[in-house]
Amino acid sequence: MNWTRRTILLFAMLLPLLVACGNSSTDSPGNEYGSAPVAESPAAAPASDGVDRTKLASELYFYNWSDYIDPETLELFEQEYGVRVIYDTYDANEDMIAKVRAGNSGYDIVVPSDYAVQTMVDEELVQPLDKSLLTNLGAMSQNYLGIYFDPENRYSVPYLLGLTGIAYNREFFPNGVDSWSALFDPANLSAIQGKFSMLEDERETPGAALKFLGQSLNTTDPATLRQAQDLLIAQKPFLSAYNSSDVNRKLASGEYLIAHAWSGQAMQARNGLGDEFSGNPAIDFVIPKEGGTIWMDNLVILNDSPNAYTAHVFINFLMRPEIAARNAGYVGYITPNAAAVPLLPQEVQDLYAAGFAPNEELLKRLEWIERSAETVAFTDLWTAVKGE
Ligand code: N2P
Repeated sequence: MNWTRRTILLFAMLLPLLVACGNSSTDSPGNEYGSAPVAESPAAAPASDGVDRTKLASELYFYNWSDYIDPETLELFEQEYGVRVIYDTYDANEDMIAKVRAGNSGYDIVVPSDYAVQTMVDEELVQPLDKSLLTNLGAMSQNYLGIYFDPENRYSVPYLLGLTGIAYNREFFPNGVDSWSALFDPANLSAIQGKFSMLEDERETPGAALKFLGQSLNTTDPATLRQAQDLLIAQKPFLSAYNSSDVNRKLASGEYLIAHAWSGQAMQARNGLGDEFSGNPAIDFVIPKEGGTIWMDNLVILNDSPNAYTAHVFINFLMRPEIAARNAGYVGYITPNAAAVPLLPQEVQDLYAAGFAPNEELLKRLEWIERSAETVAFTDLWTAVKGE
């Protein structure tokens, strides 16, 4: 299936989400995509692109989330600059940080989510960016720059964003799913025993339990956290696994009927992913009525990056609008690159304007994960749940 067709399908599956959020009207509050600046020319980089090729390393080490890049992006970078990108993957912020924290990981670029940027800045694991090398920064949406975790984008630039909710198989749930009770109410669990997963994530999974309880996913109130912990422990015997790595594939194959998932995983499950696996059109995705997570993952350069100049060149390449558009279309997440949006197919742009890109209404039901001195409580909670 070609890129355009697949992209349309990827985004079309988000329609049920819009309906579930009562947000299907076309005159819903606008978002930045409604008034996106005119795209820069999608032509290839000009001959004099300001990159000093004599300073480029022959290899760049990129540590990113799994199923989170169009492999062609890396090939195009290599063709243009002669730099080979060595690519490794992870599935949780905490795993990535643990590896980097040990020092000399060898990686140049990693991709922490919002709250994890805070952690990495506080621990001095990342270096300030040289903005003079990031000439494509102006292509990014103002709505996704200067967010709380890095108010001046001193250390990070946005890569992709998405939502966390529930992916499910419509053949098994013909009436749809609209509540976290599908995954937490004991009355619902025996029918899906061994056929569902929760994300393997110390913030997302307690966060889902907290949403079911009607709470903020950032609460650290001990009694409330205890309730969330009890819910997760009660759920555990019914669970197939905590899974952030191949929930997309297991939904697609029918092994899972329902799962706690990131929006792009759900879209990949529905539409397949490049040559990796084929999709199952019965998969839908919903932000439950109790709410879900909005998050954004960001490109940062490690303090001990061996190839920091080349890392800047690669980050600037990823922010080039046509590259960002191609990549977002492939992985099924949302691009924070405003100039990339007009390069997406019209159908996708319409869906963005209609509310797929978080607008004011949807944002009321979504929460960012934040980090504070108290949120270490989630590590304890998660350890207790996993150890059960
Ligand atoms: C893709 C990971 C999405 C990143 N496998 C969630 N922050």
